[in-house]
Amino acid sequence: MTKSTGSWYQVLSEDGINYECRIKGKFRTQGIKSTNPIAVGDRVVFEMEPNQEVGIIYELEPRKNYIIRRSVNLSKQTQILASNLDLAMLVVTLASPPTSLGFIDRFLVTAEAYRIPTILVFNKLDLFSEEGIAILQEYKAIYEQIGYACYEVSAIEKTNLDQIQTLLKDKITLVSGHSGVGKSTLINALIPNSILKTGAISDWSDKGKHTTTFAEMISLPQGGFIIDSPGIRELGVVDIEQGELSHYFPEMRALLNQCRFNNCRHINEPGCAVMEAVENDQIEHSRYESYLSIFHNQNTRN
Ligand SMILES: Nc1nc2c(ncn2[C@@H]2O[C@H](COP(=O)(O)OP(=O)(O)OP(=O)(O)O)[C@@H](O)[C@H]2O)c(=O)[nH]1
Ligand SMILES: [Mg+2]
Ligand SMILES: [Zn+2]
Repeated sequence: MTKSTGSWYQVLSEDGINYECRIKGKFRTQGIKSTNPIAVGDRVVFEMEPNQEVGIIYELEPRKNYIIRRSVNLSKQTQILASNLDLAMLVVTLASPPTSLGFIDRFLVTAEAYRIPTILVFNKLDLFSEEGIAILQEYKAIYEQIGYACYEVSAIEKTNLDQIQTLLKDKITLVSGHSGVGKSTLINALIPNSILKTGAISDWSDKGKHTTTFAEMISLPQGGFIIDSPGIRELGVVDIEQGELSHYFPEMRALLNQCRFNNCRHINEPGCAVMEAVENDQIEHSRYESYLSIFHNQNTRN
């Protein structure tokens, strides 16, 4: 399924043609309570309605993985952003709009939980001051050290795009991040004939205006697909038990069997290898703060 407006679903069939489809009646959703029964990236089975140009989706194939989010305001509601992903690309800007470390960490934890490899793409390089570049290097160091590849690009000036271009071949890649970070601009820059709508940042709030309203999967000339998606304002982590949270921080995962207690929560236990690593600056403080924040379920904004 390549695009949906809620009631309509666009499905790309194996013969390369897009069909407009609907879903009918009761639809089995594999036990996930989400606001969208079918997400972009889902593989579905459909049949054409007799004498009409409309298809009916009647089966959803099992998902290899998916990225799910919980809105903090509507805390009971979850939404599947996209499914069957080979790669997630989190687009980050330090200003216009700012992206917080906490937001990055929440995204990474969600992606780790579903084993989706993630890269960080720092966009709007053309806007950076010298001071900004120094902060960018700090951010990059935090994430490169724990195994996440980071790229610095300018979608507007098409700087360093060849580095990400080669990663995309034959993969399904989700592009995510706050509104206004330049997801659609980046995809337009990566694909010659793509004309996704883009929108300026609001002058007074320094935030994006939610220009992209529905996720959309676009085929790549080199093979594979890229998914543009609406900006995420806040990201609540879904379906992760407190006890397993540290498994989704790669730098903590590496230390877990060194804690004195095997049910250590890394909060205040004696002989905790994670807390010791934080004190020795082997684990970044901001990462540990994100751990605590998610652990206590304090969904900070941004
Ligand atoms: N200076 C500069 N501006 C950029 C760059 N990339 C995108 N922009 C601008 O940032 C604004 C937002 O870009 P979009 O591509 O619409 O952002 P988006 O992430 O798709 O936003 P939503 O669809 O709202 O989630 C537009 O005015 C773009 O021209 C960049 O590399 N440098
Ligand atoms: Mg957009
Ligand atoms: Zn511990």
